[in-house]
Formats: sequence, structure tokens, C-alpha cells
Amino acid sequence: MTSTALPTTEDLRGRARTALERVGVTVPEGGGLTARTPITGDPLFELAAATPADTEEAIAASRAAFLTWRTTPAPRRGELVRRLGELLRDHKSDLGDLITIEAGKIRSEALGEVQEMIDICDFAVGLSRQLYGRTIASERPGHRLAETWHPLGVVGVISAFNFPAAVWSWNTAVALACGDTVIWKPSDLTPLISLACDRLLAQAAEDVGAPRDVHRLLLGDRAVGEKLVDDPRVALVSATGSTRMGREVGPRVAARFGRSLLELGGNNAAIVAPSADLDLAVQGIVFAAAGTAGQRCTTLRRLIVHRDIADTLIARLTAAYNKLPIGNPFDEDTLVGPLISPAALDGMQSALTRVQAEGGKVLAGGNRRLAEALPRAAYAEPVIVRVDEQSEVVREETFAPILYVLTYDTLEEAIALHNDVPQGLSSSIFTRDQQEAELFLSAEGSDCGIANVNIGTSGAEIGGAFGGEKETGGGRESGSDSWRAYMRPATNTINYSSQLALAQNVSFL
Ligand code: UN1
Repeated sequence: MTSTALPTTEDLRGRARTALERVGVTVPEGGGLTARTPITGDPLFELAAATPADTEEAIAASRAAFLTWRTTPAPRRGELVRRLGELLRDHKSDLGDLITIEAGKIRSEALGEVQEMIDICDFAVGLSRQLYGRTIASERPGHRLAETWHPLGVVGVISAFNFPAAVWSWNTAVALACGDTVIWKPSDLTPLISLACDRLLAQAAEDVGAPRDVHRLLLGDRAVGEKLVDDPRVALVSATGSTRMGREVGPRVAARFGRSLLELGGNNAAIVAPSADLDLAVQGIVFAAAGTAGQRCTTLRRLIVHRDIADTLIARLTAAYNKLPIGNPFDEDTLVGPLISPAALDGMQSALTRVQAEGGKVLAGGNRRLAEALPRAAYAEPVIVRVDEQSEVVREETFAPILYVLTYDTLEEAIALHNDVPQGLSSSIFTRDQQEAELFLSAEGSDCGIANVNIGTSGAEIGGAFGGEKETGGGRESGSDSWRAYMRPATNTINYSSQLALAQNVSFL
């Protein structure tokens, strides 16, 4: 099924302009950066990109704002985030439009992304009254030993096209509550939604009387990101993107003893055990593998199915894939929108060519769609490929809707296959056997930062820490105690006696 009602680039440009105007953005026309839409593959606006001088000025301004922001009481910092959350609620539909126009997400997923932003604001407002440090039992009489958490400094946020707004908000809402200031370098594929978020935060700052420079946006290419990575005034670089990007960012930040928080590639798998509820498994798998056109870092990319149920499950999945409505993401019936670019489609096709050359069998999907009507856009059918082993291409993350299916006989074998990839972000098991579920969640089970039972790999709630191990980078963002990455702990020894007692019973003088 393919949607027939396709918007024109002119419609989309008009819709983007309206959404931007409603949030108070005048498009900064200029040169250096082209805003495009993957819906038609066409350019929308020519925007002014940040110059090296702009980047320098933003870092200096952010650092200066930090010096006052860090002493603003945390619950008052929370008021800024609360106001941001209110503005996000007011503009949910406008922001959703911009996400659909720039990232190609279907409407419900675009609105879901804005909901994720609202939720993290609520979380961070609460956090602004809960930046707890511990009191520790001192070994000395008349002493108190305590831990205090202080704001860290300027946080550089580098984000990707696929969650162009939510990933910014996870970092920014938490960093601001923690007393940090933020400089944001979004993906150059999604400048419009970034302008909208920056505008709403500026509005929130104005409304609550916070310094404007607690947040700065820098639209630009790699050079802007490199400056944030290398500048010692940027205390923490939080970067979301490919493992290749993280491999450069991590060592460069470490070389100046800065901190980094890396959210890199995933190659997420689900194990489907013989006892699984297959109705639930099919729904969970199709959303996780084909949703967002396979462009989440949590997208399900490998399915490890028990041999006894493989044929039944595969038949049900291929039937579901053959009915997936692909096309205009603004159309309410569409479930799969475009890939971000023709280059992404090339990547998908080259992975398919490689896996088929190794004997992989395409079971459903895999064709390009709408090539005649929209030759500059990249619509593709999500694809299921049966493979016999985890070859190199299966072990790589291809940022497209390809689901590789493997079979297993014993759970130990399934877990070994599951963990035998370089990435470690998200994972799940579908089973009604509690022993199997618990083994999967145990220390000898999934090696990922996210491990689920009877739910797919994607769509994590903001309340939990988000991130993963191995080549995924090790960072944790969003909920739980991820806030600690945005603060610096100090250990305080307070002597309230009139004796000087040295630790470890040392005698001196
Ligand atoms: C990402 O793809 O970079 O868990 C983030 C999820 C979303 C976030 C994905 N909450 O799928």
C-alpha cells in the first residue's frame, strides 16, 4: 500500500514557515546551511551557518552565563525548565510538524518525540529539588564526611537527525537543572526544529528572568562540533551519533581531560523463545524494526528466533511487512515515512547486496518506493532477511529498516549470538518462561544498557537511564541518576571537634 496524497515542496515550505512563525522564529536566511525535507528530498530554506567567530563568542557567553547560573538555587533553575515544558505543551503540534518535515517521522512518532521532551522537563523540574549528596560515616570522632554535587560548566550537546529534538531536551533540561549552561550543535539535517527549540527556551528564559545565554544554538557543520570538542571551556561534550563519530570525539575530549558522554550506534536484537506470546511479539517486532523507518538507535536489527517457531513467526512477520503503508508521513494511515536521504537508501541497498551475496534470503520488502513521483526522496520497504550466521554486514549498524533473522536451539546459544556484536545499546526477549527472562536480564545475559522482556528494543521511557555499552559508548542520559554526569562531586571532611585527628591513625607533630 502506498499513500497517493503527496505534498509538494511548496506545501511543506509553507507549513514549516507557519510552524516556525507560531513559535516565534523568523527564518534566518543566509548561506552555508540548507534546510531540506526528506518527504520530497528538496531544499526548503538557505540558512546562515555559524562562523568560527560565532562559535568563539557563544562559548565565551555560555561560560560567562555559567558563572551566575551555577549560584542560582537549583529549584529556581527548575522554574526555567518548567516554563520550557509549558511552552513545549503549547507548541506540541508545531514542533511535531517540524520534526515530520525535517526528519520524515510519521505524525504519531513526531508527536511522541515532543511528548518525550515534555516528560523530561517534568523529570528535570523534580530533579531540581533532588540533587542529593550523601553523608558518609566518618572514621574519626567529631568529623562529618559528606558529598556535595556542584554544577559542571558549559555542556556541548551534539545531536543527530533521527531524534532532532528529544535528545537535545534530555541533555538540556537535565543540564540546566544541574546548573550548567548548554551550547547545542544539532545535526545539519535538522536546523529548523533546532531553531524552534532554541526560540522556546529563549522565551522561557525571558519569562522567568534567567540569563539568555544559558542556552546557545550553533547551526553549522563539523567545524562547529570540532571547536566544542577541543575547547577546554566546554566541560562536558554529550554526543549522539555514529560510532565513527564517537571514536573521534571521545579521544579528543579525553586528550584535554574533558568529559564526554557518548550515545553511539546500536545493533539491537530480540530473542523470541518457544513460549512467547506471538501476537504480542509480532506487534513489538514490527514497531521496533520498521518504525521510524528503521532510523532509531534503538531500532531492532536482529531477530534471534527459536527454530521450532521460526516458520510461524516469519510467516506472520512477512504478512505484516507486506501490508505496511509507506509514504507521506503526514498521512494518518502511513506507518513508514522516508529515509533521511538518498545516501541512506544507498547504504541500505549496499547492505542488502552484501548480505544476499553471502546467501541471505530476502523474505519481504526491500524495494524502493515512489521513485518516479519523488525521485529526490528515499522511500524504501522495510525488509526482512533470513541469514545463517552473523557475518560482518549483520554485525554492522546499517541505519535503515533491515531486520536480519537468525535461528537458535538453546538459550545459551541465543544469548551468545545476541552479545556477539560490537554494539551494546538495547535488547529484548519475548518469553513466558520466567527462568529464561531472568537469565536474559542477569549478569550472564544481555550485555546491553537496555534489556527488556516482552516488549521491543525501541521506545524507552525517559525515567530510566538511556545508553549502552561497548561501541555504543558507555554514556547514560535522561532519567535515573544520569544527572550525575552533568555535575561534579566534591568530598567534604568537616572537623567540628577541637582535635586534629589524622585519618588512618597517622601521627604527626
Ligand atoms: C535515538 O534513537 O537516538 O528509546 C534515541 C527510544 C527513544 C529514543 C531513541 N526513546 O527509541
